[in-house]
Formats: sequence, C-alpha cells, structure tokens
Amino acid sequence: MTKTRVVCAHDCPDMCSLVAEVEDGRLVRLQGDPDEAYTAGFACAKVNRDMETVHSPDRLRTPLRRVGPKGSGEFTPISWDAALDEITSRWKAIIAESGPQAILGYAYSAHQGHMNRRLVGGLFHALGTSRLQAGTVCDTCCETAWDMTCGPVGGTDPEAVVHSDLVIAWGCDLMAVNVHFWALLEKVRKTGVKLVVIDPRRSQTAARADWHLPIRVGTDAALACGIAHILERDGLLDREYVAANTLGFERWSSEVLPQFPPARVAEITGLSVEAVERLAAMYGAAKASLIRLGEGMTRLARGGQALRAVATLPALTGAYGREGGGALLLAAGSMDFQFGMVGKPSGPASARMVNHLALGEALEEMTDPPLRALFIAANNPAVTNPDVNRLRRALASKELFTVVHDPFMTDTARYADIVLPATTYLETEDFYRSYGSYRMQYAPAAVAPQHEAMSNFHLAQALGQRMGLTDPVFSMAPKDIVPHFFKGATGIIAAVDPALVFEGPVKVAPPSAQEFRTPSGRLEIYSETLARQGVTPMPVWEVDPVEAADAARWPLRLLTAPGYFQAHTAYAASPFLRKREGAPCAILHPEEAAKRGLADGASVKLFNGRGEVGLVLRISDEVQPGVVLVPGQRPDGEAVSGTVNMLCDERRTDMGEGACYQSTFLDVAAWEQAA
Ligand SMILES: Nc1nc2c(c(=O)[nH]1)N[C@H]1C(S)=C(S)[C@@H](COP(=O)(O)OP(=O)(O)OC[C@H]3O[C@@H](n4cnc5c(=O)[nH]c(N)nc54)[C@H](O)[C@@H]3O)O[C@H]1N2
Ligand SMILES: Nc1nc2c(c(=O)[nH]1)N[C@H]1C(S)=C(S)[C@@H](COP(=O)(O)OP(=O)(O)OC[C@H]3O[C@@H](n4cnc5c(=O)[nH]c(N)nc54)[C@H](O)[C@@H]3O)O[C@H]1N2
Ligand code: SF4
Ligand SMILES: [Mo]
Repeated sequence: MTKTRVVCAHDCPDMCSLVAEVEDGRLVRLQGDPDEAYTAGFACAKVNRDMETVHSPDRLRTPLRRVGPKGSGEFTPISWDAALDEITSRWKAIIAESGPQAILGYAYSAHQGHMNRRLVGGLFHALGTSRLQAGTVCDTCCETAWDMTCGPVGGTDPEAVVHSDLVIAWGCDLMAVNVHFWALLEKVRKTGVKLVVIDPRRSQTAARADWHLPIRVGTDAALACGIAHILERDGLLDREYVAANTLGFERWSSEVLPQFPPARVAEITGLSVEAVERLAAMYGAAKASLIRLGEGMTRLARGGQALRAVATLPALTGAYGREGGGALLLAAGSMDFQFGMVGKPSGPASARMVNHLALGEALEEMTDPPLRALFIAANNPAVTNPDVNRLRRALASKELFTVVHDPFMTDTARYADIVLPATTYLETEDFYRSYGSYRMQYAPAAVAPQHEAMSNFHLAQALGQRMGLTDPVFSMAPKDIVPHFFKGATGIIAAVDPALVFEGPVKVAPPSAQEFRTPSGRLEIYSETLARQGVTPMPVWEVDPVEAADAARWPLRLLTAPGYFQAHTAYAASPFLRKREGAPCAILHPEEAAKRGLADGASVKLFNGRGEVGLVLRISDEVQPGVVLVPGQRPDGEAVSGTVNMLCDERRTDMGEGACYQSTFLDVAAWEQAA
C-alpha cells in the first residue's frame, strides 16, 4: 500500500489537501491530510467516495467516433492516433476555409489544477480561435461586482475567523460548499460568536445558525441599503474609516439611503421591521464582523447590485480595517501568480469572445465566420448551462464538428462527433492555489491514468504539437512549469520559495486590513467604471422590469442551490452519492403544494414558456411560499424527465454578463397532466 499526498481538484473553495491510499494500482481510500491545518484531516462526504468515480465501470475506455445521430449516444471505439488525426485535420481544414475564429475551445473548471485547467484554454489562445468568456455560468457576476467595489483583490482570510466577533453567511450554504470553514466556525461559535444566515431557504447552515433571516429572493441590496440607513441614523458608522477608505459615501447617503427606511426594506425583503432593526443593531455593535458572501444572491438579473451593496457594509463599521473583520467572496485575487505561460502562451492579443452561458446563442447566431468546430472539456453544458433546450438543438447541427473530453459519457458528450476519455484529477499531477483560502500546493498523481484516459494537460500538449505550435509549454513537464508561475509575482506570494510547494501545502495570508485595488484605491461605493458602462454606479435595489413582467405571468420563482451530495454533475458516477442526494426534486412550501393538490413524493412537472421538466415533489417549509427550490443540476437520466435548466434563459446579469438562473418564473402541476 502506498500513501500519496494530493490535492482535491474539484471546483470547491476549500481545496483540501488529501492523502490517497493505493493498493495494487487501485485507490482504496482518500482522507483529509491531517498535516494541513485548514483541511484538518477530513475530506467532505463527496470526495470520501472519489474511489467510486476513478474506478467506475462507466468510465470511458477509449476514444470514440459517433456512428448514430447526434444526441443518441451511439459511438464506436477508435485509437488515439485516429482520433487526434481526425480532429487536427478537421481543424486545419476549417482554419484554411473560414479562419481560426470558426473554432471555439470551451473548457471549464472540473479540474482546478492550474495546468490542467488552463492549458486547454492556452491551446486555443495560441491557435487564435474564438475565445471563451469563461465562468459566466458561475461567478463572473459576483466577481465583477466585488472588483467594482473592492478591486481585483482577495477578501478576508477564512482562517482569520478566529478573530471575528460576528459571522454572517450571506447567501452561502457553508455546510454544502465550504465545509472546512464551517468546521472552523463551529469552534469559534463555542466561544460565543454568533452566526447569522441570510438565505431565502432554511439550508442546513441556516437550520444550525443562531439566527436565520429568510429573505425574499433577489432583495439583498434592499436589506443592505436598509442596514446602511440604520447605521447612519443611529450613529453607528465608523466615520473615520469611511472618510479615509471609501469613495462616494456622501452621495449614497443623500441620494440612495433615504429610499430605504426599515418599513420599506421590510416590505421588499419579506422580513419584519424588527428583524431589519435588530440585524442592523447587531452589525453596528460588532467590531470585527465577517460576512461570508455567497454567489447565490448574484445569480439573477440584479445580482451585481446585491453583491456590491452587501460588500459595502464592512466599510461602514470599519470591520474591513480589523483582523477577522470584513468580507470573503473569493481569495484568489490576492495571489498574483503569473499563469500567462500556460493560459496565453501565444496568439493574437484579442479575438472574438463567446459568453460561456450563451453557447446556444453563439452556435445559432454567430456569423462571419459561424462557429464550425467546438471542443468541450471539463464541462457538461448540456445540463448546467441555462436554456439547455436551445443549446442541445444547436449541438445537434450536422454542420458542427464537436469534440468532448470527459471521463464519462455525459449528456453533452452524446452530441459529440469524437469523444475522448479524460483522466480524473487523481490520475494527474498539477499545481493548485485555492480560490477560497490562502493556500497552494503541488500534487503528483495518486494512480495511473485509467484505461486509455488522457489528462487535459497532455491532451492539450498533443493537440498543440500536431497543430504545429512551438510554444515551450506544449512540450514541458508540469513540474518544470511551476517555478514560472512565481516569476515576477508580487504581493503576498512574492516571498514564497517555489520549491516549497513540492513538499506540501503552503499557507500565505493577506494583510489583516482589507486592501482595495480599485482605480481610487478605496472601496468604491460610487464606481466611475460602472457609470461609464451605463450601470447604476451606487448600490441600490430596484425593480427589474423583465422579472416583474414574468412574475405577473407565473406564480412561482425558481430558487437554485448546490446539492449536498452532488455538485452539478461532477459526482454523478457515484451510486452512493446519487442515492444520498436522492432523486432530482423540486421543493414547495406546504401552502403552495396544497393550492395545487400535490402530495409529497409525487412526480410533478415544472413548466414555463421555455420548457417542461419532470421532478419528484418534496413538500417542506424550508422554503417560503412563492418559490420552488430545485437543488443542483442533474442529468436527464436521473430525473422523471429533463433537467432544470430547460426552464432558464440566456439572459445576463447587470454586471459580469453572468447567468440569471433565479430570474426564472414558472408553475408546478401534477405530472400526469403533462401527457
Ligand atoms: N456540495 C456542493 N459544493 C459545491 C458546489 C455544489 O454544487 N455542491 N458547487 C461548487 C461551485 S461550482 C461553486 S461556484 C460554489 C457555489 O457556491 P455558492 O453559489 O456561493 O453557493 P452558496 O454560497 O451555497 O449559494 C447558494 C445559497 O444562496 C442562497 N440564495 C439563493 N438566492 C438568494 C438570494 O437572492 N439571496 C440570498 N441571500 N441567498 C440566496 C441559496 O438558497 C443557497 O443556500 O460551490 C462549490 N461547491
Ligand atoms: N440552475 C443552475 N444551474 C447552474 C448553477 C446553479 O446554481 N443553478 N450553477 C452553475 C455553476 S456555479 C457552475 S460552476 C456550473 C458547473 O457546470 P459544469 O462545469 O458543467 O460542471 P459539472 O456538471 O460538474 O461538469 C463537469 C464535467 O467535467 C468532467 N470532468 C471531471 N474531471 C475532469 C477532468 O479532469 N478533465 C475533463 N476533461 N473533464 C473532467 C465531469 O465528468 C463532468 O462531466 O453549473 C452552473 N449551472
Ligand atoms: S470539501 Fe471541497 S476541496 Fe475538500 S474534499 Fe470536498 S470537494 Fe474537495
Ligand atoms: Mo461554480
């Protein structure tokens, strides 16, 4: 039996250090590395089962060529040489006829290692193809809103929570997505520190909080403006901090905050006036309050305003200036690694951009040249993108040459012309830096590639070489690339000796007072950058007219949240985890179920103008009336019928052009009526 120290590469803010135990070439056990303080010796319930994914009987074994209609999943095995020859000869012909921008590389975050994640993008960057505006399905809205407020810089170190005197999980289900922060927080709470959760549903985190405020979906900006209103009214502002570190407070205070007295805030948010007052008083009294910002509140039309409003609060009390105080959305911004060698090895300075969430639109509508070839890796957009009906229609086009690289035959891979078997992260080596904490580590592979699987990194190298690319990164060993990430790096990683990351996890820490990297060097309540883009420059809550029109037409709003035992479709291969998560479901408040005569456990259809999906109904007061909660995004085959994103459209958020899953309005009825 061998033990190898590795790193979890799943898309998760914790980035655990793990110990993999291997016997006769098989992974038998994965555990949290006891020698890394934040991981603290435990992996989450999902990754404890990653052996099932690595050694799943459903793994793709060889490259495949399509023999049936697109979407049918009928393929025949071919050799790697034949697959790579076919791909590169098709690409070369398309480039000769239509130019490189007729090709799109579409790779995302299922492997968080910086070589496996970035080199696929680097390949297409060097080829000068159309480029992916990646992450609009996920975090570009919240990230842009944060950047417009605080600048491209990380937030509070989660490990500094030991110095916090109040913690607010704002639209973040810590027990699902941030279990190691949760574990640390549990210890801190034993010392009397209170946890407040602001979330439309009683998540597992909310159920264990000292106080849960079940806010109405999409109204966080109003609550934050209301808190600011009360802090000012009651003399709870840290005026010195505000004067020295923020821009635009006076204007906000005279033009925006007067619109948010407690009574109006209560009306908008569905909370009581007492709750709004009490929250503001608590927040005003705390010195080192920490807000853990979730992405959930930003996955709707005015999501950027919500995040900006909430991220402004710690400046008002001066919490940003104190150890343990402030806010944490993401940490990555403060670790200035130089990833350009991998992500942008060569290629034109600019190229046509394709919004990640709007792949269907791009495939159907882009001209001059139209997209003729698509390469998808580490992403399952036929389930996880909004408006997947449109996307699938576009993927079914005979004109489009599609390659999908994945360990499994996903709903997306079914539409490919060529499917390539990918390794899982445990079969790869890579360099990791966390996006939710301040840590980094290099990890070797725990087991050899299964069957004929190839890693993202090696596939990108093989394709790059066949396409005639000569950038060094297409022939270098991963270990030799790592030191380049540190070359010219500034800030908190400048002092790190790259050799250390090969020995184990390395921890760095941001300065204890929040840095602001905005144009003004201050927290920008007023953002000139947004004003120039025609976006409301000060945080505010406003009615969104499109949402209002849809809400008048449909009685329910979609609430979406991460699954506890599934993350998107990344763990769909584990029978144990599928069972723990349960059948794909929709959750309705008892009143809404009663109105429709629906019983717990019944099959129901969720429908609106865009589509219809069949799920199992669960009735629970964990959600408020007026919403339907659909946890996770699950493959069609697991559900009664279809997948939730058939109901969502490709609309973009106010900032960062992100996905508006929660700006979806719909109704629920008995499934029989569908027939
Ligand atoms: N177990 C698990 N872990 C995961 C994932 C997963 O799917 N499952 N996904 C991974 C990925 S890719 C990402 S990007 C991160 C995602 O992490 P985040 O998106 O940050 O997830 P949460 O923070 O839990 O945010 C969702 C929470 O926001 C709440 N919410 C929804 N709308 C609103 C609103 O309008 N206001 C407020 N206040 N709250 C709202 C939801 O009820 C839910 O509890 O997690 C990663 N980790
Ligand atoms: N309704 C709704 N939709 C959402 C969200 C929501 O909150 N609500 N959340 C959104 C968010 S935050 C995100 S990040 C997206 C996630 O959407 P996706 O990126 O599509 O996430 P997954 O479904 O996990 O798909 C990852 C795929 O990568 C494969 N894979 C795993 N490891 C590797 C590898 O090393 N190499 C290769 N080539 N493939 C690999 C897996 O088998 C899987 O098929 O979904 C978004 N969709
Ligand atoms: S908590 Fe996150 S980083 Fe840690 S093992 Fe689980 S998925 Fe991986
Ligand atoms: Mo995400």
